[in-house]
Amino acid sequence: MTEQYIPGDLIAGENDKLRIAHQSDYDALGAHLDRRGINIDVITNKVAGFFVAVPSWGVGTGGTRFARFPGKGEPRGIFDKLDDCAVIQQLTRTTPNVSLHIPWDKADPAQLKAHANALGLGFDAMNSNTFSDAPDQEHSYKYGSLSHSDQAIRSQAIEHNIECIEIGAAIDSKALTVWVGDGSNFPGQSNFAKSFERYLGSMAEIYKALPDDWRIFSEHKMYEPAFYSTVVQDWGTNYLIAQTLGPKAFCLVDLGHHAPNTNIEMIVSRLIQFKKLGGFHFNDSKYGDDDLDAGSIDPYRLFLVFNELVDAEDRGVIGAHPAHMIDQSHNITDPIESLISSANEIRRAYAQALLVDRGALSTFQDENDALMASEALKRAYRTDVEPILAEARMRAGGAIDPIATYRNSQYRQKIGMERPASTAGSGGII
Ligand SMILES: [Mn+2]
Repeated sequence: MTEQYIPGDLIAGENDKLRIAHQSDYDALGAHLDRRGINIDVITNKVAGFFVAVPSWGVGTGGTRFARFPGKGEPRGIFDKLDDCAVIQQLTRTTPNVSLHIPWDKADPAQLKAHANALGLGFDAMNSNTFSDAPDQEHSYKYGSLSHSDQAIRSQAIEHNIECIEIGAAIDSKALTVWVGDGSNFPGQSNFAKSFERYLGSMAEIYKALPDDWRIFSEHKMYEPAFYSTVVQDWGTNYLIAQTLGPKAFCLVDLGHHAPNTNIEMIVSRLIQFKKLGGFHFNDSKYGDDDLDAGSIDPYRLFLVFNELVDAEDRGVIGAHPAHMIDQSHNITDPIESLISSANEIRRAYAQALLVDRGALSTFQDENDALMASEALKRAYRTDVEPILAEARMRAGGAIDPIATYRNSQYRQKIGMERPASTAGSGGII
């Protein structure tokens, strides 16, 4: 029996209050889509089968370089984090898997698995950390890790990643995500070619330790913490890594890790075309790696990314299923509410992308009808798919209005009394 932190009868009661209005909205949207030749239930079923993982670190309050303002009832460790993740899954039915971060979430794998199983959760990709120093580690990563000039430091970083694979294998994870902060702050500080050669050598060692059914994802990031150059700075370098390592290596696209105005959906298309798209870290940004909530700044861009994914799915060229994960820093909101909202926004973009009339779009493209091609996308994007999202949640046992239900459950107030106030903690956003 799955443990439930939000009482089932509370969800049912909240849904009952909204059921008649929701049904009316769902029927109206169904009639509208029917006129467009779309069966609403086909879309609802696809949306219900779309999931995105939540990162364990996402349920803690994030921070900036300036300050962190802890919230009430912050998780004390991985087991509390799993409890919070279970609440998000219970209400949204969109986030059945949690992505762990080592060493932050290090615990006995058997206990991790048992706790997650009891909550009805599984584990997504493992995340290694060689961008900060753990209290007991021998060598510092101040000047880099997998690309460091010192073999001893590279070996320590390789060993850490192999340990992440071993922990992951014990909890049924199937992928390792590697993001390094390696780079330089001054021109001349490091040799670009030598650093990248060392990085590739280290990654090849990690690759050798991958079980047969695992994938390894490398994540590029333009800048920060290194501000002059970064070893894995863009999707081109990322593609070279995946290509050099072998068939189990793929590129991970974190939406915030690009220069402002970068055409990310086109990067997604390129990686799909050359069979190297591993997955996503979803978030939104205005100026840089802001780690804002998915869909909060530029929901159209999120839609355009999903438009590429659905297009590739339709053409049967998507290859291995991309790993979807949220990667955000919640500085001023209740992290559970932000993750609920983001999971919904990601599903919304997917649902809207499913509504694109691809036959018409293809014709407009062939006829060079730029205006109508754009309109074909806009028409799908303008459709209010909220009734589809609510229906998918409700059918799976979730809430029609998950944030209102969460607030009415008083979960935050309850854990605020059980968990001692937190005063510090790492930002821990990658
Ligand atoms: Mn990321």
